[in-house]
Amino acid sequence: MKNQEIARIFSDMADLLEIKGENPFRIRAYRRAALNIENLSTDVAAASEDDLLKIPGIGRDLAAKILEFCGSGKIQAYEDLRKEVPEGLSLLLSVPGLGPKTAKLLFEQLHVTDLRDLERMAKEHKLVTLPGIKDKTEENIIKGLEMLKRGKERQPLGKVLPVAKEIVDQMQAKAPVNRIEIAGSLRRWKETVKDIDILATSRDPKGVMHAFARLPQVRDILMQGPTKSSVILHTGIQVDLRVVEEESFGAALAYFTGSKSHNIRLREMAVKAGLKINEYGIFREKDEKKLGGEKEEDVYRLLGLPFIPPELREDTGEVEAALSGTLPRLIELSDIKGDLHVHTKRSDGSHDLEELVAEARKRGYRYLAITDHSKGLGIARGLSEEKLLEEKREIAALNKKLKGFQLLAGVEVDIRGDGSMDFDDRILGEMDIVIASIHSGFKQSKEQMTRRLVAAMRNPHVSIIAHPTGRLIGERDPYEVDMQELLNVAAETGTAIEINAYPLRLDLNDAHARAAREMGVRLVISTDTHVTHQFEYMEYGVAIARRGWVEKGDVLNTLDLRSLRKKLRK
Ligand code: DGT
Ligand code: CA
Ligand code: ZN
Repeated sequence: MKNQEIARIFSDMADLLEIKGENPFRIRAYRRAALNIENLSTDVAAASEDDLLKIPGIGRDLAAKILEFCGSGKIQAYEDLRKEVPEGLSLLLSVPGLGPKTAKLLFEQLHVTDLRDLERMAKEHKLVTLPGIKDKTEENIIKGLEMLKRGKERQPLGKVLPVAKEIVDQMQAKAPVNRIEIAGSLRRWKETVKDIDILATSRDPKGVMHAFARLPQVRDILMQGPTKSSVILHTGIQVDLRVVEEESFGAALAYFTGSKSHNIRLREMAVKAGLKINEYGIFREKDEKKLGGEKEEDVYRLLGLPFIPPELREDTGEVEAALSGTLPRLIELSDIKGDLHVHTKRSDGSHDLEELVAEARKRGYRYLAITDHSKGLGIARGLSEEKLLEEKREIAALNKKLKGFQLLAGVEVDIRGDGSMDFDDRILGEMDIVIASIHSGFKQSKEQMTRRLVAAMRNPHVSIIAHPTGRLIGERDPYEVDMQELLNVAAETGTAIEINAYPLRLDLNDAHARAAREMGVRLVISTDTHVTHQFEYMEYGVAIARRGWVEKGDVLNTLDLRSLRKKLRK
């Protein structure tokens, strides 16, 4: 979907207009449009002008810009605006958390045009000399700069994978490719990636290279050769495309899927067995005879190993496990029987119960837990006790009408700063499912944060801890928490820990999911859906679970409803 890209451009345009001192109404119109597009459940690329005009905050002018972007991959007015604002100033705006007002101040008063200058001046406390800049602003700028540095090197999986899939789709439609597959860290579902690696086969490699370089997403061509090209997209990410021989496709896919350390282990094994593996195939050392390479399985088979799924190829024990026949049977998307973390429009979601049920059933789910926010969360329109009980009654009434599908009446109760729950036990005891999570006080010490989470897990009504570290990849670091202690108490109390599948969260992460599983902690995989298309994020949660060696039996929402209900009670 192009929604996220368009939302980002509109929000950038608002910043640029603000710097230029334009009409505040116009600025607010861009901000509002950005927000509405970001939260939209349908793909704007598939929308007609009439559809677009129905989106709140989108008039003729903005609709035309959206259509322009969908057609040409850019918006001329945005390109022009960027040219009008000095480059140094745009650069300042690229720092997360640094808004247009501060950027303008720094640029005009301190003549900061370089991020290294900015970092030095922030660290030397030079910025606080300006009106309106506080110690806190300086701290946030330093944090933003660090995040930017990390973000330049690697981008979140959830932002890159849709882009990569779209490129593959377009190549299939426009280029003479036969096979085409995403490789590299994306195929391993690593939570952040450096670039997009794509492999293809074709009778006409030059034609493929030609079509690739002309894709509308491409900003710069770094290199265009007869069988390999590298480009940079408008979003700043690099894509490498290689065309290989049909008979080597499997070997090349294994090689370029990596990881590098996994490949090194395979090559060492090959040498010991008198074999040679490279991106062209598997060969017998003594006479160079080719033994395989068309299929990826060939590589593993000829080494005497079972197939190792890409998510495990990190050299963290998978080769040993393959050798001893103890590879896990990884959970699959089709094992998931329902989603246990979903919001309705009663709190900060966009849909009513019927719409959510229809969407969940489309996915083949058997149940869905409705878990709106609790009263303390004002910004997320948290529910009062009365509203929550009203929702529960509505759910009970709807359940009577449903066949082969049930809603669970739940709540996502906020864990307050002092570790108490935002609803008292009497209310929590009324619910089918209680998930508890932290939404404030992220800056507390590790001891305090851990104490809050432990207190929640010791509450007999709390079945699940949601997004246990609060991170947003590339935007907000995890709060400090003693993970070992958290998992110990989870195992002891039978509290399940969520793998939140929202692509910027992926929380628990893969390593923690693996630790949890090894300690016998119950897991759930949930999407935290606010808009129905977000049900799709389940795929990301399952991928993170797979990277954590998680099996079907480790995850509660693979159970049928009756067994699930039993396990949710502590
Ligand atoms: P990334 O891009 O940092 O997110 O991670 P990868 O794993 O996609 O790394 P990348 O793009 O540098 O290379 C893609 C795959 O190609 C990598 O997983 C393994 C293979 N590869 C690249 N360079 C080498 C190398 O020098 N030696 C070996 N054995 N394999 C390599
Ligand atoms: Ca890569
Ligand atoms: Zn939530």
